[in-house]
Amino acid sequence: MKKTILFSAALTAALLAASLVQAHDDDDAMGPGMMGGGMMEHGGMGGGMGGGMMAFGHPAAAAQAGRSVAIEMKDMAFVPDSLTVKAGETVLFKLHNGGTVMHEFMLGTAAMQTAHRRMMAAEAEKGLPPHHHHMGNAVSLDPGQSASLAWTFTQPGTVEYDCNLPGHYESGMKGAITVTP
Ligand SMILES: [Cu+2]
Repeated sequence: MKKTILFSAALTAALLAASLVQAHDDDDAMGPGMMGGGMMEHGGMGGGMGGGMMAFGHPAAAAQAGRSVAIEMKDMAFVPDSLTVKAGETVLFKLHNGGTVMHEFMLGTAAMQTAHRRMMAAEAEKGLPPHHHHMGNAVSLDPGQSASLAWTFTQPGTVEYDCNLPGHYESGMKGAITVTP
């Protein structure tokens, strides 16, 4: 059992690395040099426990949040679609899906978003329903649902919040968080 988990973690890391190499043509939406390489080093952390530690931050308890930010999900946009936080700050995101279809709110670097988007598109092509591999950095909400997610931002740079359901990001369902030092 443990071997299987380790093997699949290694495989996932390899697939992500492959997607990252291909992802470069999509990187123009990102500021120069913000979060380039090194994102996937969390592969060695948490031992498959879904600890959610990532180079740009980690999940937190809602009580640790110094402020909350309401984000409305629409067909196909986030309102607001940009935000500035300070490195070290913990933010409680209060999410509501006011649209008519399922939406996702995923925090991640541009490279992580691209990799996740490719995976979801591949699943959709196989006729699989959207399913979720979230590590505390994302939630999916049906129409009318609400949820909250607390996150500590640890690194200056740019973090995106995107909906990676097929076609949604491409239709404009994306947001950008500037993390200042
Ligand atoms: Cu969406």
